[in-house]
Amino acid sequence: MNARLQNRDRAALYEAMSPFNLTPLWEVLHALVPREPNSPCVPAHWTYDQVRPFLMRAGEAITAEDAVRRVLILENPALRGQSAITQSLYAGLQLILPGEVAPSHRHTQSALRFVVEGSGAFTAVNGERTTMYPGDFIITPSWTWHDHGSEATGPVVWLDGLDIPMLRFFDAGFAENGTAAQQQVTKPEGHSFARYGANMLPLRYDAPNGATSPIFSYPYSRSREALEKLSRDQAIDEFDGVKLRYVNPATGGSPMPTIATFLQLLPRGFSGKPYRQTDGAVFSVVEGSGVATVSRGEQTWTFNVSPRDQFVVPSWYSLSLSANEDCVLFSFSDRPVQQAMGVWREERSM
Ligand code: 1HN
Repeated sequence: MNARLQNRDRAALYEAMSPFNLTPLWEVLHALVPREPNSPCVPAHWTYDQVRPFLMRAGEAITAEDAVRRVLILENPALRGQSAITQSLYAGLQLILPGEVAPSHRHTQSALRFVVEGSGAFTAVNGERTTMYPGDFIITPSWTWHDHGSEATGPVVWLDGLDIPMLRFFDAGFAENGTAAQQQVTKPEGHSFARYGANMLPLRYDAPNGATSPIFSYPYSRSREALEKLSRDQAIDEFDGVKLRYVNPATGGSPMPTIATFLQLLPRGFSGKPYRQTDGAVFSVVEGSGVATVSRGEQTWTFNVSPRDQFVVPSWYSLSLSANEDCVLFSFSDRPVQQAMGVWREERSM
């Protein structure tokens, strides 16, 4: 049979089977099982100078109470309309103004907060409030009641990271509103940190948040101090500078089952080598300025980053980081899920 006839026969076959919801694998196999990751996401950078005026305008346009959560979503430019910064993760910048309340609710999506600007807002989880300070990493475990408030004198802004696209993928999302705007405070501030955060655990550990860390807040001061000391005491990693991962102290695993979080220090003058990993990552710049160079094939993105900027590096795009002055970066990704599946990879050899 000649090729044209063969193609015509095949096209007729596909058309005949289509009404029965059948389609031939051999036409899509290469796309289903790519030789290597081929993310539809693109690298992107949100400078705080660009974003802040829109946040403040949002502050005039709607109250936290009316909005429920007053957030500007950081959408991947290649995934507009999907409320996603990568295929698996959601990110947004949330604003709360003095005296406001973001009402109590709970959902199966896990959330992290990374404080970007301002002090004196608080979040309440499981009857315990945590006051927010810049650089603090705070967790809202899956299915826990949470509300936010502010006793600050100015605006407070934090980065929200949630596993929303993952739960959407699994069709496993549940949500419920609280009966009161703010939950009852039943524990003094710092209770969980004393109970679980002093490199010690209660004798009969109760895993109050299931697979999620029992610590709600990982204060910046402590993490920063550790990085500072390590940057003086140990060899600087050629790719990462000094990078630590946050842990669930009861398991040694990631603080949330779906999201890993990291803090790293790039010492002044650091010029990192390029590496790539299968977990796309969202970065928040805490201190200092630097350059993030992201590339894939022939294409390169150069982000000159400053404090309070956010940027995203998709899966398997290579990243190299350099710093003009001591630079601190927070980041998060879906690595624990990939590791549970045994598929996480990295390449640090270039
Ligand atoms: C949410 O509950 C918060 O509690 C922030 O602050 C962002 C995005 C989608 C769905 C729920 C919060 C959210 C969210």
